[in-house]
Amino acid sequence: MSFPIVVLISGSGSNLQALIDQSLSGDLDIEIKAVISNKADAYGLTRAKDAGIPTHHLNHKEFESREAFDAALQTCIDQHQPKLVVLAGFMRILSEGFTRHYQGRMLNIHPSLLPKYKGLNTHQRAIDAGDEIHGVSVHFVSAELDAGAVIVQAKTDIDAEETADSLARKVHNLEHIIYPLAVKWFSQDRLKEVNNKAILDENPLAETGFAYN
Ligand code: NHR
Ligand code: GAR
Repeated sequence: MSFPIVVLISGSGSNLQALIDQSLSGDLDIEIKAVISNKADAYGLTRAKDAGIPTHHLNHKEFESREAFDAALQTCIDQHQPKLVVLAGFMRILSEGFTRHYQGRMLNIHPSLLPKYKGLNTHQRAIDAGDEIHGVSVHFVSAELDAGAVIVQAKTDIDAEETADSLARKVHNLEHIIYPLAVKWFSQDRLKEVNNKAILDENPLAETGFAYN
């Protein structure tokens, strides 16, 4: 029985595509029950439809508050009874009640070496700070933005001529490796969150998670 997940997106969905590809190739024993976007024109919805995955669009602008949007989102997700919720470029901050409901069973991929550069515009901020190394983190989602337990990180060099776009491309290639890896660990029951710490194979991970490279 493959492992049921729901993926939330707002954009291109290349991380979604990596999960689809690995599940089709048999590397990842998951079933993507649904893909939900808050943006009607997210290309990830096309990717999902092409793969025969049910899609939903929930427009956050049609709700009077964040809580009302989150309540509708929760209902939409839970009708698919996923064991894991995967944020893959989902761009709406989630309310505390929502994150509590999915505590320990919701992951996010964030394009920085957390705890550095929480929030938006991470590639430009790393370049502007003169950093030589940048990267990406997969973490459990908690109420505090980008502050949940880190599971795995991958690093890349910031070269002399680097732009935010060129850096984003390098980071994306790493994302498509480490996100399916973290989902695989979770689906195999090897990964848990206990007291806001990530545990892999019964061993607590470092604050910065498992170092992929
Ligand atoms: N929600 C909670 N409670 N905790 C986290 O760790 C979350 C979260 C929601 C999304 C992804 C995140 C990221 O990886 C994520 C993690 C959106 C914003 C943001 O400022 C910040 C971080 C993340 C996602 N969003 C604006 C908002 O008002 C809207 C921006 C837009 O629509 O372009 O929600 O970086
Ligand atoms: C990814 O780079 C992901 O790390 C980032 O958005 C991109 C989504 O790409 N996430 C955030 O910035 C969350 N705030 P994708 O739609 O092609 O998977």
